[in-house]
Amino acid sequence: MTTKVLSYTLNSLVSKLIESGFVWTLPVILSKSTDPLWPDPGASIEKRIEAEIYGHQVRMTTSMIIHKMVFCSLLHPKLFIVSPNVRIEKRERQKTGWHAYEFTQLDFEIQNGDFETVKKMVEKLLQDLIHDVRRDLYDDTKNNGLLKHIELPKKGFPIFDAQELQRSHGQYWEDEIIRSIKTPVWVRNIPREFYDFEDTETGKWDNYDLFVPKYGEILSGAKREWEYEKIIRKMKRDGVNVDLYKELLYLAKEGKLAPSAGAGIGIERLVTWLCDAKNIERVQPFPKIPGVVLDL
Ligand code: ASN
Repeated sequence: MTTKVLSYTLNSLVSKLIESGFVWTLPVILSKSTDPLWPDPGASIEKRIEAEIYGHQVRMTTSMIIHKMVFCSLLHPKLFIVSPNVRIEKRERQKTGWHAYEFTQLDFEIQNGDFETVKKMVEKLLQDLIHDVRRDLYDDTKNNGLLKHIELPKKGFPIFDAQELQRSHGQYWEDEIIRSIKTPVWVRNIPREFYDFEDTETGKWDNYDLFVPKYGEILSGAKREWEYEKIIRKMKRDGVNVDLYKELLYLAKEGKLAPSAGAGIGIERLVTWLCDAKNIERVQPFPKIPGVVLDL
C-alpha cells in the first residue's frame, strides 16, 4: 500500500508544480558545494561522504540548496528537483523511526518568493493530494483505514514561533509540539544555516518548517540571503569553509544572486504520515536506517 501512495504522491506533486509554471530539473550527486547542514540544531551528521575525482575534492549531495539558488537566479525563476540526499545520521537516530541516511526531497525554489507564497502553495498541494488519495485510492484505504487520522484546518495552517516554543517548552519543544498538535502547523524563526534569511535588526529568521502530528517535520524552507557581504559574514561567523562555496559567493558578489524562497518536502516522511506507517523504513523500498547497511 505504501508503494502505491508513494507513486501517487510523486505524480500528484510533480504534475501540480508543472501546471503552475515550475520547471523540473535534474538532481546533482557530486559537487564541490553542497549544504553544510551547519549550524542547524536539528542536524546530526556522523560523517560526510567525500571523494577525490580528477584532482578535485567533491561531496555527495546533502541537499540541493546551493544549486537551487543558482538555478533560480540564472536559469528559471521557478524550479523543482526530486533529489536524493545523503546524510549519514548518527546511529542513535535509528530510534526515532523518522530518520534515514538516504532520502528524497522534493526541493523547490521561487524567485522573489516569500513565506506567504510558499505557505499558500504547499497547503493547496497537500489539500489536493489528501483529497485525491481519499477519492482515487478509496477501496484500498477503506481496508487499511488510511488517511482517517489526517485532519486539516479549514483555513490556513496555524503558525508558531520556534523561539517562543523554546521559551515555553524548553529545549525539546519539538517533542511537545508533535504530541499536542492535531493538524499540520508551521514553525518559524529557527536559527540555522547561512542561506536562510536572518533579519539582523530584529534577530528573527525568515524560515519555516511544516510539522505534522505524531511524526514531526516533513518540510523545511526559507527566504534566502542573496547579498554578498551578509552571506560571507554569516559563513565566517558560523565557521563555514568559504572555499567550498566559491561559485555562490562569486555570483553574490557580482549581484547575480536573486532573492528567492523555497523549501524541500521529505517524500518518505510525507508518505509515512499519509499512511500512518510505523516508521520511515516501511515507506522506503530499500530502507536506509541509521546504523544499518542492508545487502540490497
Ligand atoms: N531543502 C531545504 C530548503 O529548501 C534545505 C535543506 O534540506 N537543508 O531550505
